[in-house]
Amino acid sequence: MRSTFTSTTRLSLLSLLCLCSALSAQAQSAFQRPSDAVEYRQAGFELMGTHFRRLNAMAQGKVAYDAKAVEDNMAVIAAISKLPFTAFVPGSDKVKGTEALPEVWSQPAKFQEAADKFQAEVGKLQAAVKGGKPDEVKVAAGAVGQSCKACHDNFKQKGH
Ligand code: ASC
Repeated sequence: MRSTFTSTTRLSLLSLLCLCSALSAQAQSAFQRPSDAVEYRQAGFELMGTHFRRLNAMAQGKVAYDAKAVEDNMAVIAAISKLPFTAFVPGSDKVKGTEALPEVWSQPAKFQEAADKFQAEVGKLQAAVKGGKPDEVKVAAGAVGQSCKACHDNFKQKGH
């Protein structure tokens, strides 16, 4: 005996299924699970921190200034600087191991402002590095460090 579904009904059900999965894929973030978002943003901040510390050590005169190394570190920082901020997605505030404070989600305008400030300072540092004057790189790197700290003070658990 043939199925009670006519082929037209089956086609309609199939279309509906496709439509639903397309819509839910659209509604989903780029991250499959909230913990993926946390790993992604932590990896980004970690890499930026590593390259910023290398650059800053030279900028502050703690390590001999090597213009090529400063440029290379700067390129990494510039490439990554916007990425972690795409990963503070809803639900990722509840993931075990996140050091992000609830204020990231409860004060989104303030958090965005802090992120914008950081990115603006990174832009200025990039210009200073391009300009090739170590004194200007020093000042701009100091301002980037301040913008990292300002965001940590308000949006990251203490002691991290
Ligand atoms: C760094 C680094 C940060 C900032 C911050 C400045 O080198 O990894 O997150 O500077 O500590 O206060």
